[in-house]
Amino acid sequence: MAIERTFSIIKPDATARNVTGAINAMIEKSGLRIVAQKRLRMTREQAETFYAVHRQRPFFGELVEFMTSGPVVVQVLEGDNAVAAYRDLMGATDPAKATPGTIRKTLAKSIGENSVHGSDAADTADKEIAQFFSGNEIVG
Ligand code: 3AN
Repeated sequence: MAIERTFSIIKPDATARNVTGAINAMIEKSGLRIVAQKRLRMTREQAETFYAVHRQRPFFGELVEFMTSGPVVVQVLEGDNAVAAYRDLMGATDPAKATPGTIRKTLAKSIGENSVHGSDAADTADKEIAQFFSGNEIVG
């Protein structure tokens, strides 16, 4: 299997409920390694750039409001097929539809406030990682 990197965000609903460590424990238990991590408050510009692909969606304004409403933890995760592996671990976008044992089923509140983000493809991961980390901040 290919060693890959993916980009993760622990979202404001999760940092507000003090479950960063609980999520990190689930990530590490799954076999993924956290090779970069920092806590920050996204600016509106950062959130709009990050979610530019959703600009036309009806929930875009709400999404930007939410992502800038409190601290987030941005991360780079590394492991076998990390992109797909982390999406499996996150579970479905809507926590109500997520598989038991996934992060969203266990911890998320709603489709909007769904605790975590993970890249949807390897090329997206590269772009998302580059928006928040420089090379020497990622140590595998
Ligand atoms: P995922 O995060 O599972 O890849 P996307 O890419 O469809 O899901 O959506 C990106 C983010 O937009 C979601 N994580 C969620 O926060 C938000 N979102 C998606 N659908 C809705 C919706 N119907 N209402 C509010 N927010 C939504």
